[in-house]
Amino acid sequence: MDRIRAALRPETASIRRRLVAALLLTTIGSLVFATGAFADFLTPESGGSSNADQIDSLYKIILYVAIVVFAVVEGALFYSLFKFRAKKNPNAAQIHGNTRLEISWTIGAALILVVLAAVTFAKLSAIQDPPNSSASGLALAQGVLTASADEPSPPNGKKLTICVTGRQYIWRYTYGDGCKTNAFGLPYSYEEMVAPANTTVVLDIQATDVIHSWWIPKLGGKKDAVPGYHNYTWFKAPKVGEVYVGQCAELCGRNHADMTARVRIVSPAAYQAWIDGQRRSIQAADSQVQRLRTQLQSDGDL
Ligand SMILES: [Cu+2]
Repeated sequence: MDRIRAALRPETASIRRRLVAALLLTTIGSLVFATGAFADFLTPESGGSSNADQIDSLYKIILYVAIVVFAVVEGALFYSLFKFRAKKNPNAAQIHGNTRLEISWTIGAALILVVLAAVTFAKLSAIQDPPNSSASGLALAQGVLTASADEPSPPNGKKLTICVTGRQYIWRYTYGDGCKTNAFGLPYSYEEMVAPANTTVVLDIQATDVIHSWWIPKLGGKKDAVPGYHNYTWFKAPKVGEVYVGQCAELCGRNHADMTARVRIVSPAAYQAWIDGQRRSIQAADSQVQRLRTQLQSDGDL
């Protein structure tokens, strides 16, 4: 019996090794080939709004500089490893610093940082500050003045405000000025936001229960939705008919993965028609509930 067991042992070990390797490969494969992992290969997604484009180009500038620095440093390292290898140079040369070289690479590194900081600050305003809506955008009245100092506003003050509220496990959108303080009576939708093209849309992001995170990568940066706080972002999408997708980017509970979001860009006229229809159907549903309530009360059931 012992002999049989001993004979089987190497085989069991090899099966175990293969199983571990298969498990490892499957894990790596599912991480790498997940839909979002290489959404735009190595760089951020862009193309839906100018702030996303600016984030993408800033990322690429820094990435290319980093690639050059990496290539130079690793190149020098491998060159030295080969050129001064122990087999050819059994007695290493005794060098006590090279002042000129040390000063130059310190200045070089500092210069790279200064250039990157300057480029970042030059691009920052285009990422943070929304532009005016285009002439072909939705006709907007002057925005309502708010006391918030960090709420982005275009130079002419005309913007469409949409409140984005995260809750376990769905996004709610309330359309129009006033959604920040009193959403009652305003049109709303869930999961899919409808927005007019070429119009500056400012999102007021909130949460009712736990921390969520709003992120539609093609429409700009990610913003946390924190209960009790208002965070802001904006987009101005030029392409009618596009649908941009994203999902909650903060682990918010067991159904976090189902908390998806879509933004559908329509023409300003189609937006106006949609918002009117939405308002009408919400009012119809409200009055239906009101009728039911009155009926139940008169029947003595409520
Ligand atoms: Cu969430």
